Amino acid sequence: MIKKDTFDKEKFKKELESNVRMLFRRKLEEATPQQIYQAVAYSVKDDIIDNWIETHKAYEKQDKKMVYYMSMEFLMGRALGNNMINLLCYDDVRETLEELGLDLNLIEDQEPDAALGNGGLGRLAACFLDSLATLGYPAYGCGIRYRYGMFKQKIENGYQVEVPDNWLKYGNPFEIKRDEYAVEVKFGGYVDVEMHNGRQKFVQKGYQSVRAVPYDMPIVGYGNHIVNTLRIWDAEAINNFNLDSFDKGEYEKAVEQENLARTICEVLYPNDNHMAGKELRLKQQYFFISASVQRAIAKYKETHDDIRKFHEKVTFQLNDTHPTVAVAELMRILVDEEGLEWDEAWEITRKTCAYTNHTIMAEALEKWPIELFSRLLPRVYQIVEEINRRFVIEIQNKYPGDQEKIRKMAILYDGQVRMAHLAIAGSYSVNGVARLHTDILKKRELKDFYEMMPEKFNNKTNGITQRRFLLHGNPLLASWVTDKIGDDWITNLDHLKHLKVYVDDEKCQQEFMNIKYQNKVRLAKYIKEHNGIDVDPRSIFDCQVKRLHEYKRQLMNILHVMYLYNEIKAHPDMDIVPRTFIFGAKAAAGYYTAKLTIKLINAVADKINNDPSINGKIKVVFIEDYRVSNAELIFAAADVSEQISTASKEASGTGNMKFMLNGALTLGTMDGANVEIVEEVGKENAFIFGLSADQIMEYEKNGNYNPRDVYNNNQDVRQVLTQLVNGFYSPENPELFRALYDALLEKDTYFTLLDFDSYKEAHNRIDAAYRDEEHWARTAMLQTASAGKFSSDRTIEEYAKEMWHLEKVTL
Ligand code: CR6
Repeated sequence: MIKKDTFDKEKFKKELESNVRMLFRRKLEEATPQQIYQAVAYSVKDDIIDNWIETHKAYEKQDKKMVYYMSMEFLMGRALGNNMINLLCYDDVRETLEELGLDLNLIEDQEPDAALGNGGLGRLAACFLDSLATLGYPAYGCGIRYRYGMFKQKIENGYQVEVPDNWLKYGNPFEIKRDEYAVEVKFGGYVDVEMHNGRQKFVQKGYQSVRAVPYDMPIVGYGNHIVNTLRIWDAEAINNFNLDSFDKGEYEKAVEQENLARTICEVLYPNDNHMAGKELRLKQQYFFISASVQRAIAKYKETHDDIRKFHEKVTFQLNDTHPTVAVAELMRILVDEEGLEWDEAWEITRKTCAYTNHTIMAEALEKWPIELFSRLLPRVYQIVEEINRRFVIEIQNKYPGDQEKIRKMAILYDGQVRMAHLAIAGSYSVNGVARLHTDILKKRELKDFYEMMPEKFNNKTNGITQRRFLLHGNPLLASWVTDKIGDDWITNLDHLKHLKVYVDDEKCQQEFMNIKYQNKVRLAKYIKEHNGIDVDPRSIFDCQVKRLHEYKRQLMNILHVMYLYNEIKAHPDMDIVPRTFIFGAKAAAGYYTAKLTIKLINAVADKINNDPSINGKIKVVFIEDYRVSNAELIFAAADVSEQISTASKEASGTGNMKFMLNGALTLGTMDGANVEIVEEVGKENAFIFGLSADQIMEYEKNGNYNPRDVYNNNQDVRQVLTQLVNGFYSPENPELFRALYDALLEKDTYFTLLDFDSYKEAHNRIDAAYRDEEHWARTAMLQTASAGKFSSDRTIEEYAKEMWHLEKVTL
């Protein structure tokens, strides 16, 4: 039990009034909801600042090792509620605001999500920061302060429309600009060799540069006074040229530098699991990495004088290959600026960097054309060449005469820089994000690397923070859990297992399902407000919310809905438990098939929801603009969690864990972390279907799957596929969904048709199971009770102990 600090309601009210006056020249009664949000946020920030200062003093004094979590994405969501929760003042603030006639929920809704990420990878980074602070580990998150985050999704006529996410419109009350830590980052130009004290020195010349300026956001630990930092970098123009000068060259260069600064941090690339290969993206990568590495070294040198021991105090965790240029940038600084010999520098680098792989999807693997890479980063490229030269020699020594190994493993190959290979060569650790995923890396995708350096490889199964996804997102369930087993689960999720003694208790079952019901009412209200659709909270809430991607198979889900609809139409008396199919997903802006799938879901929804003849037996809802804040409502309300990716393709998944924690039963394939979820909860308590990862990979190897065989032999499949191209769901344009039809029949890359029957049968099992209320309640409760393993606190403890070797700070 963590003891609450005393909260002074009157003081808080005064602060609030004073903030509204200072910020907006208004009285509290006159303030808009947005202004009240800002005022509350500033009061909360005020509570944070002293702890923030103290935490950093303690880090310096105790001289503990620090992890820099380098990530292009931090999908933070809203900060206010989370900060109040972790400061242990949420209920006090809520009550105080109530006394002023204000509703905290409405105030929280004023805050835009900080959506500096696409999906799982970015949200994982956010959960990790929460856990690091809560566990008291010294840590920085390092990223980019995109002026526009993940786009807002509007649905117009069933289609996704992307709207810019101007999240900084009203300013960000939690951030602090740290001008004093600005650094210069250089692009382009050429490398000159100069002699300095008899030593060659490589100097970048004729470059363009920007000023990288950090903004710090506090990351509040839960009830422990620790406040870590998320440092996101913005780019500003370097204004060191003389405006009076009419020198044309100077003027043009200045304008170019202005443009560079303006464009670099403009927008997050909205691709999940896919590399677009744009030059600006590489600029973004180098920009935030160079700035972060420069600062990390400068900070280290403030209190240490031997750069050779850098790795004893600093570790860089590379969140996927996006920050991999850190390997070369660290080498550049150590060799060019610190004057170390190559071998020394390489040893330090290899002991500093660690790499997490998040996917085996080929289209996500980052490879940069050498031409582009060397033009943009001439000195860094030279360093990559040298790393590659030496790495190839290592390979040759290990496998003399084996050209094939070099072809497969070299960093530079076929005119490209292979970022994953650079990351592996330059790291002391390579990890996957779920057991199955790591096994696939070892056995297949990274087999050669694993054979050459097995000691580097390890697994760290992902996790999620229960502070956001239960304590904040599902207050009813959170306080019920606390009533039953105390509140230790908030910082030690394993404690949830103590709920197991209650799963057969009828009263507890009723309480648990009653909370689920209330959360369903809450979501139904949201759906009514946002979609204008009435859904019945007594129906099964069957949810699939995540990025839209073919491998995640939203298409299979909607095809099954189409099949069900056909069944109900054909057998009007069919006895089925009413179902509400809930979707939420953003498609990458340029991902045609994904966008067409969204249109299909909405077309099916339109038809089914407006067909009175089926008596509302099934409903389909597409929730617009799925994001962290509305995700919390969905997880809390779900009965069924759809985790139906083609086995082997979903590295881990983390939504699956959020659903489980909130008592939803998993309908899923044996993929990613589903495997471990099922292990924890028991196979009999999940709806598992479909081909295994091994079977899928076998088909892929042999190329012996023909979707037409399924089509020819399966009348249900034939019917729904035909409905894609006969205008059943698009009378105004019967050919509208032709591309989906063709993709399924020609290749079916993601084995949708082959898994269809098994999926259908799993849905039947759900229907049957839900009729046994008691058993369902028991199983639902078991999900929550078995979710302990999936806390990001557990994941971070593993990283900290097994890889980073961090020590906790004491305040
Ligand atoms: N798209 C994986 O696909 C995993 C997260 C976090 C992903 C997903 O299965 O849970 O990372 N991969 O590890 C990438 O982004 C490359 C994701 O979010």
